[in-house]
Amino acid sequence: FGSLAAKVHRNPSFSTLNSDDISYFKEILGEKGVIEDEDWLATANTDWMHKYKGSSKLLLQPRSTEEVSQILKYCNSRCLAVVPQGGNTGLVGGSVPVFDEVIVNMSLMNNIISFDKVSGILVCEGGCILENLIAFLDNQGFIMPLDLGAKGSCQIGGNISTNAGGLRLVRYGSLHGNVLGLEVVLADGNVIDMLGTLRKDNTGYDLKHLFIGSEGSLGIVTKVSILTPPKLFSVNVAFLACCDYFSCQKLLMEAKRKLGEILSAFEFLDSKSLDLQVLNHLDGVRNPLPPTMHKFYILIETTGSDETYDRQKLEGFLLHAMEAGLISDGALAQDINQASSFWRIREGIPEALMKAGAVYKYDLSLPVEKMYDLVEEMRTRLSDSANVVGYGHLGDGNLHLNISTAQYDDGILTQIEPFVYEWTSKHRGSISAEHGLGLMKANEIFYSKPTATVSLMASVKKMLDPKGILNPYKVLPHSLSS
Ligand code: FAD
Ligand code: 2HG
Ligand code: ZN
Repeated sequence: FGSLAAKVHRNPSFSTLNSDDISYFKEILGEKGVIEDEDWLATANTDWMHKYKGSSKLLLQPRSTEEVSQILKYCNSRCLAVVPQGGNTGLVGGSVPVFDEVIVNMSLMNNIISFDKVSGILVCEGGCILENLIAFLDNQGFIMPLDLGAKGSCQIGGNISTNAGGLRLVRYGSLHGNVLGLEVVLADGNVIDMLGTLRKDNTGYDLKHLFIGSEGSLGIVTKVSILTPPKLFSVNVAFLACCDYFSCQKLLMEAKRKLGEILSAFEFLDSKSLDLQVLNHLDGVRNPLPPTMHKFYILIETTGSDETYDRQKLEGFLLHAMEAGLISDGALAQDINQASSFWRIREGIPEALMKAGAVYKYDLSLPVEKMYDLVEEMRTRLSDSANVVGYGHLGDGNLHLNISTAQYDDGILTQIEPFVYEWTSKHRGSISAEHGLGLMKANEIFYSKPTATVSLMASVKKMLDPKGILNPYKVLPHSLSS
């Protein structure tokens, strides 16, 4: 698969697991928390795409911060490498071992600690599954400030460690704004309590930000404090067709201006993304619009507090967009089931791509006006050898360029890389908008970050994890990380 994985060598300074290690882990976690079962390990060694595979012989399941601390203290003293693992839905090969690293799985740390209905501040453990938090908050009349297609499996600790973006970022902003506090365990087992629940706290450096998006390379996130918005009941979803990319852009500009405070999502997909889903017969996915040749589709969601006003506002906007020729067709969901079927079209794309065979994923931040040029250039480069699809969070300037082929092929990879990274760098974009660098892009960081910045990152890593035991081979280029 990726050229990079083939180039990584096991760091010889790491120890190999022995029977004393296993006995020690059993002492602190009990028999149940120490997993050596082959099937279980096979799953935990393999990522969501079935693209990256490690060969770890041990998975540990701590139930408390204290247990995480004991595990890391011991691994650090023995120089045993560790991979923190949440829901294992990551898309850059960051959540699975590369070699024989010990997997620290966070699933049992799934308690909600407190919820303050006045401030909307939720405090919970890092292993809580996002969908469970969404359901808990729903009962309280609140929502999570982030939502993503992997919500049924991904964990809040994994979301924070990847700084996941998702489908609501355009409205509520990134986790750097919504996370108020964290508790993390460092490589040497030290517990760092930054679990504040304050909106405002300017007492020195705000160190929690170092851990948001650090992909398990600086510490394990054990507790989280997060600001959650109230649930507003007037939600409308429209699924629209545009005949060209320029109209998509104009529609975005108009939506920001005319829908203003009620706009809560602006997602786009090209017709090839939709065809792929229909062809792969994803449960319940069908195009709600008559089968005319549309090149692009946009999903707009509004969320507000006044049903009549919000509906009128959206209908007025759609009428205006239709008259201005920005949209060629569209459907406004008539009930909650139809709204979720529109969302399923957008959220189901990664799953449809998985079913279609091998997939090369690129998650790019680019100027909106340039974004789709890359998809078209890639199509020209690859001609008939691959199915190139473009979709993503247009409202955030985030393109998901996916290249689908029957199987992984080094010849195709050399057609794609480094071209895709050079193109992104030339347009001052980012080679990872929201999925992180993981193993896949650790060596490509220089396309988006200057050398001096990467050196400073390496110094921070060295200071917090001098032996480099936490998620080795990921995030930082290999020349700097071992
Ligand atoms: P994992 O995959 O287990 O781990 C991801 C990284 O975080 C790894 O480096 C791991 O070591 C580290 N990690 C996990 N837990 C911890 C912890 N407690 N402490 C320290 N480090 C930890 N991403 C987006 O940004 N936006 C999307 O819209 C989006 N949609 C997706 C849709 C699908 C269908 C899929 C499969 C993935 C999607 N993703 C998306 C990518 C992925 O789901 C997110 O990155 C998610 O946040 C990962 O959470 P996880 O618990 O599965 O973490
Ligand atoms: C999404 O927005 C996810 O659906 C996944 O970030 C994107 O699979 C991808 O490329
Ligand atoms: Zn995304």
